[in-house]
Formats: sequence, structure tokens, C-alpha cells
Amino acid sequence: MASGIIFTVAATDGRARTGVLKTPRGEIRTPAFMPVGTAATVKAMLPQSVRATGADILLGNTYHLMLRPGAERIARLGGLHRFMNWDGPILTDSGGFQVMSLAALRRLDEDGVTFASHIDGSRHRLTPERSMEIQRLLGSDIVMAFDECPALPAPEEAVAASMRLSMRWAARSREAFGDRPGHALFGIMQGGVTRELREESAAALRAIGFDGYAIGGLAVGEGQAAMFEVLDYAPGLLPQDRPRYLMGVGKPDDIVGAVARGVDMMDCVLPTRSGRTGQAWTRRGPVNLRNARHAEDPRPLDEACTCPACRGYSRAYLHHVVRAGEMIAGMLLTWHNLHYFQQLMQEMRTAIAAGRFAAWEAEFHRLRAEGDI
Ligand code: PRF
Ligand code: ZN
Repeated sequence: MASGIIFTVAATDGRARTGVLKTPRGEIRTPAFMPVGTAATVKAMLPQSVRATGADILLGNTYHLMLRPGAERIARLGGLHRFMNWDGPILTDSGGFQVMSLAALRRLDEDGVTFASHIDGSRHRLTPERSMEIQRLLGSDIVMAFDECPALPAPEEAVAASMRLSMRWAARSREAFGDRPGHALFGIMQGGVTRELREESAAALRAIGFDGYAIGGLAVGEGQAAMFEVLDYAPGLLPQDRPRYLMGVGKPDDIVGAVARGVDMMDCVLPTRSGRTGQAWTRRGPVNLRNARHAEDPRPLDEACTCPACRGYSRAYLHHVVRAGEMIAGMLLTWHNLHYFQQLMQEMRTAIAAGRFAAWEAEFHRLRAEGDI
């Protein structure tokens, strides 16, 4: 695979790693947090503002974009980067996971999945080949293999059958993706919380060969302790010299625990989605700006934060605009949350490079235990 996307691990500290993933559209510093831009927008943010929070790469979704406005239309308009005015790297998820969580009337077979749109009920079909085609039409820099994933808990035989189907789809994804210089294809490990199934999945993916490897099928109902148990061994089943991406994770303490266990990339709707419901994330944990205790508080959300919400506004103002349902509430809190998540990633990259990740992690947990003050 001469993908033209090069991953370099610059330093390790315990199992944690820091490095850089070089793409023709720019460098991704790892560990990386990818803001979610599902519908060709990181909701409530301009692309240059997302960049200003420190994001190197965005995530887009095959499922949403194929339904609206359509992959062929985006291709005719010059591709997803031009369409949404983001010129940095974009990773696109492959659609299977979103079909299973969002679509109605899903019918899964060996070849793919037929489903009804959650937007207008129209019928659609996704296969590994069509998912690769859509992600090519979008112009995605990092393409995800087509997979599926059961919600947990699920019977082990169901998890095994689903994982094996995803591995057959991974081979078809690899074949359909072909050789595309400057673009990467990532395989996705499945197997639930069963070690033997994770081992079987990792071996299947390594035999196919990918530019990077995702850990899928976690944060789907198993809880943090069970997820960390899998992350205690799963990254070690994947090639050392390739990026490892934990899909759909998570809360700040999930992210820190994943990085400590050898994960290089993550994405989650949490900072953007919760910002639109009045929830802020800080060094001291979650803060609900709706709460009446903020009504006359002249202090910033976090006195140590340099984002526009914390620089220019009081908790009292944020409380007011959240309660009044003003659009600026979602804008300011999304900005703050993305800034905090990127700050967290930068602190971890610096700590790993300096060989003091364990001390940094202890301080992270100490501040969080103090709570919002
Ligand atoms: N597969 C894909 N996308 C995903 C997941 C997965 O398992 C998850 C699981 N947390 C989130 N997004 N393709
Ligand atoms: Zn802030």
C-alpha cells in the first residue's frame, strides 16, 4: 500500500504514544481528537473556528451525506472539502454503523444492508463497494472499511457472526478501494468484549493489510470498565507502526484512558452535541449552564481557558442565553467544548513527549475529583 499517508510515532510513554500522521492535506498530530461534521458542518461552528480550536482533521459521515445532499451531488460540486469549506484532512465513516443505529427497516444480508432513510423513509442500499464509491466521491482522505456492529450486551454467537461478516466486508472494502495515492483506508476491528473474537478480528485485518486500524464495537453499552478491559489488550493486537483509531469515544476520562492504553485517534459528538444543550466540559468536569447557581455568577466558565466563551462572557451570560434558547449559546459552548477537548489532546501530546504522562494523568484525575467550583 503506497498510500502516501505516513504515520510516525515520535515518542512513547508506557503504552501511550505521540506522533504525526502526514497527509497531502495537512498533518494530524496524535493523539488526535476529530470533531464530528456529520452533515458537512460541525454544527454551530465555522470551519476556521474549528481549526482555531486546534483541530487537525474532521469526521464526516457516508450515511448522512448519501441521503442528503447525495454523494454524486457533492462530487459534482467539487467534493466535500470544497463543499463545506474545510481544506484540512477529512475522515469519513463508512455508513454501516449509522444504518444500524439510525435507519428504519434495516435488512442485513451477506452482500450489504438495505434500509429506509430516517429523514424521508426513502429506500437505500449500502454494500462495501458502494460505501467505498461514496467515500471516493466525497473525496475523503481517510476512508473507513464497511462494517457492522451489534449493540452490547449481545449473545456471543451474534457478536462472532457479526464480526466475521465485517471481516468479509473488510476484504471487499480493501479490494474495492484499490490503490489511491494520498488516500488511506482503515480496517475496523470488531468482536465485542470477547478476547478471542478481538484476536480473530485483528488477525483477519492484518492479513488483509490496511493503512490504519480502528477499534470499533466499543462504547456501545458495555460501560467504561468493560471498554478499558478490551483496550488493555486490543491496541497491542494491531501493528505498532500504524495509527489506531477508537471510534465514537468519548467523555474526557474515556479519552485519557484510551490514550493511556495506546490509542492514537478518536472522535465523538459529545463536545458539539452537549454544547447545544447547555453542557460545558472543563478541567473540573461537566458544568450544566442551565443550573440556577450560575444566574448571577460574574466569573468565566473556566478562568484558565482562553476560548472566546471564557474570555468574553460570564457564567451569568451563558446561563441567560442557554435559558433563552439563543443561538449564541450553542455557538459559545460548542467552541468552548471543542477548545477544551483539543487542549486536553495537546496536553497529552506534550506530556507523552516529555515522558511524564503518568504524572499528567494523576493531575487530570485530581482536578476532576475537585469538581466545578
Ligand atoms: N463502526 C463504525 N463506526 C462507528 C463504530 C463502529 O463500530 C462505533 C462504535 N463506537 C462508532 N462509530 N463504522
Ligand atoms: Zn472556554
